[in-house]
This record gives sequence, structure tokens and C-alpha cells, in this order.
Amino acid sequence: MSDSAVSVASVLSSLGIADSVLSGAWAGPALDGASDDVVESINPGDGSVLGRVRLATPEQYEAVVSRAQAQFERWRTIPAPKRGEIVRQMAEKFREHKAALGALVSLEVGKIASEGAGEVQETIDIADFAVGLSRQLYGLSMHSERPGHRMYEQWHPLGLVSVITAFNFPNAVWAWNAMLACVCGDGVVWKPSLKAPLVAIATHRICEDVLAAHGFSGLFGLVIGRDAAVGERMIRDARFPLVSATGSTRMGRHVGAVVAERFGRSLLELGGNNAIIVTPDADLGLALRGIAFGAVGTAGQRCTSTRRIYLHESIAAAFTERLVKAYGQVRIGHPLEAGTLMGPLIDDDAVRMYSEAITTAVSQGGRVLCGGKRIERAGSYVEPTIIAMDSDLPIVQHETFAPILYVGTYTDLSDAIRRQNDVPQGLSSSIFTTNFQSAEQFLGSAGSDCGIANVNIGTSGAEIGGAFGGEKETGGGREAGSDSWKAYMRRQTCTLNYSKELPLAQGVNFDF
Ligand code: UN1
Repeated sequence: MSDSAVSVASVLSSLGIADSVLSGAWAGPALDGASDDVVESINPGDGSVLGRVRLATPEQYEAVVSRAQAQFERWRTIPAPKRGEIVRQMAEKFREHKAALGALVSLEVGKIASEGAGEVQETIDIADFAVGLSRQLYGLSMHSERPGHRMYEQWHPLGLVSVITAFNFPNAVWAWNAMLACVCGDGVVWKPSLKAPLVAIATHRICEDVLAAHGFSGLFGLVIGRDAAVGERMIRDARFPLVSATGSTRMGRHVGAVVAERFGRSLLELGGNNAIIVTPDADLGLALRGIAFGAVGTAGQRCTSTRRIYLHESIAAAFTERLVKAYGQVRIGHPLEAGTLMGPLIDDDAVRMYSEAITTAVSQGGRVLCGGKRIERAGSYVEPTIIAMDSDLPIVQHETFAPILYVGTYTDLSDAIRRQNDVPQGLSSSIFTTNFQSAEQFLGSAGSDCGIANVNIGTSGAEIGGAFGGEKETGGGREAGSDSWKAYMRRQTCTLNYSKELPLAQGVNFDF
């Protein structure tokens, strides 16, 4: 693709990351490279090398964390609205660089152009949200039971937050954490996925320029390194009262245990296994689009991607036929080519897992209705796949990060809801219905057990204004909107006595 080769160079240079080997350690500015451990950033769209990054050493990790800690100690004394003004300037910079950064997301992780740009938009949105929040961060005041006493709570900066991110949202998920942590008065050290180091460096540089202009260079640190050298150190490091990690349930189980052992807090955003129920009265056109975007969008590599659908038996055959037809029209290709709806998987390992899941599903009785194969061309492309199942296959208990959709049918809505809940994960869920009672049953206390429950919207593509996260093996964390900011602050309950007496609570007497 000679066209995209030209744009790669201009994208990298406009983001200031065109060096032949970039540093993986940034304590504000880049630290000079010491290790020989260099990773390549591969464009999954054509297999080409986009750049090289020298991984951070333990010593560099130490330099990044100490710098962020020193800056945090000053940052926490800056009034929150002033911190918000600095985040506002970051939002402006992200607006300026939206096109280039969005293109880099597409190049490095294979998202189609509008999704790459959409990811940067999500970063802008959370930054704007954080700016507004910087004049809020409210505490409550309570009525004291003692005369002449006042009781209230206030929220203080927490400290350094470590943010561990996955390849699939290489920009926005960091921003959910970093923009909130920043207005809350915290420092942030980021360990991104080794599959998306360039987006991380470009993102870091954008924010670092703003921070440096205000004397806070290094409040945001970046360490691109291996788990053994950097990740394990980070989760055990007591300078991080909060570790916010996105990734697999296996990773989260380990992070959660290690962080709990030292009485730190963890905020986990782990696997999803999201289902959509379609009732007989649903607007089937809407359902079709919602399912197609949920299952095929981002090549099925969102934690909110639609993995399963449950169709009412009265509509199942005709609707499945329409869905298979729609899948046939999905344009698969280079993510930056106009008209592409589905790009590649992140790498060949992901292709292998896709193929293995399909083989397993078939051995368990699943019937492949369309797709199922790797597409032979440079890059990691596969066909979006629909698998019909008579009853739920054991494989549907597992999240496969690929465009594989399992289709089941149901007779009774309660049974469909039970099956949608009957997986270890609990992130997102949807129902397509025009029936008020069905919608309310799905949303009720015996309905969906997920952190996200939608009506007439697919499972993916949540807005930042709501709290994002899920239950069960999804980890229980909530990030982004609503009151998620509370995770990034420490609560202090204050009681003031303005009387001349010292009454004790609960009527206790201790006179002497
Ligand atoms: C993820 O896949 O880790 O709701 C996050 C969505 C996006 C975020 C997904 N706003 O699909």
C-alpha cells in the first residue's frame, strides 16, 4: 500500500515520533535508552513495521515514578479548577491532533478510520468532562448528633495512579483514568500494551507539552516495558495507592490479589461476554444494525463487543438469514481505505485464537453459517463469523477477542435473560424490543446482571458520561463518567466542635 506508506511517515512526524528507535521510558521527556530490548510496532493492516521502541529498564521505571511522585506533591496543592484549566488545554491539543492520532490508532491497532478518530474523540470527551468536574468533586455534609458540632466529608488527591492498558483502546482508556486523576490532583504512570506503544508515546507527548508549560513536566510518566521488568514492580509498588488495569480476567485476578495484599486499591476492567436479546416485537432493522456494529465493529476486539445473540424463535430463522446477508456485505480491508467496515485483528496470535475457537465451537455442535476463515493477504485479516447453536455451547463461556457471534433461540424471555447472565463475565448487555414490559423485565432487579444494560442500542459504544465497567469476572471497576472520580481521591470525614463542651458520641460519659 504505497498510499498508506506515505501517510505513515507524515502521521508519525506530525506527532513527533518519527525517530528510528523511540525511548520506552518518559519521565516527562524521554529518558536515554539503556536496554537492548527493542520491540517493533507492527501495522496489523499490512504487517509492516511502524516503529521501534527501546523498552524501559527497572532503573528507568524508578526514575519515572520518582519524578511523578515529586510533581504530585506540588500538584495536589493546586486548586482543582486550576488543574481543570490545564486539562482543558490538553483537550485542545487532542482536538488539534485528532486526525493524526486517530490515523495512528488505525495504523497501530487496525481500527477503521472513523473508529480511530472516534477513539480520540472519546479522549476529548472525557477531558471536557474532567474540566467540568474540576469545579465539583463534591463532599456531603451531615448533621452531627452533638450540639455545636459540624460534620462533613471532603475529597483529597489520592497519590500516584498506575494505569495499565490493553491494545484495543490504546488512547481513550488511558484518558478515562488520566484526565480524571489529573483534575483530582493525582500523578499518573502509564504502562501501555506492547502492541500499541506508538499511540502511547504520541499521547504522552501531547499531554507532557501542556504539563511542562505549567511547570509540571513528568506528572504523567510513561513506562513501556515487559511485565517482569516493569509490570510486576508497578503493581507491588506502594507509591501507587490505586492501580487501574484493563485486560484479561487472568491478568486482573493476579493484579487484584497483589494490590490487595498491600492494601492498595485496584480498578479492574476485564473481559466481557456480551449478549443481545431480540424480542418478537423488536424493530428488526435497528436490531440488525446494533448487532452488526457490536459483533463486527473493531473486528470484535472491544471488551463490549457482542459475542452472543438470543433471538425469539418466531423471528429467528428470517432474522438470521438477514444477518448472514448483511455479513456478506461487510467490506473488509485496510483500515484507512475508504469504505472499509472491518479491519484486521491485532496480530497472528489473535488469528490463531479465532481459528481455535471456531474449531472448538464446531466440535461442540456449533454450525458455521458464514465466515470462519483467515483471509489470505498481508496483515491479520479474518472473516466475520456467525455460529448457530441449538443450546448454549461450552465455548460461549469464554471471551474470544475476535468477530465470532453465537446465535441461539429462545421461547420465554426469562429463559433468554437467564442464559445471557449465565457466563462468568458481566460487562454489557442489550435487549431490542418495543414492548415496555420486556424492556423493564430486562432492566429490573432480576434482569441483566451486567454493569451496562441497554435497550434498543447494541452492547458496545458507550458514552463517557456514564460509569463504565462490569460485574463478576469483569472485575467490578467503574471508570469514566458519573461518580467514578471518587476512585481517584481519598475521602476524609471531618467533625468540628465549635461549642465549649466536649460531648461524646453515643452518649458516652468519661468525666473526671
Ligand atoms: C474497551 O473495549 O476496553 O463502550 C472499552 C465502548 C467503548 C469503550 C470500550 N466506549 O465500546
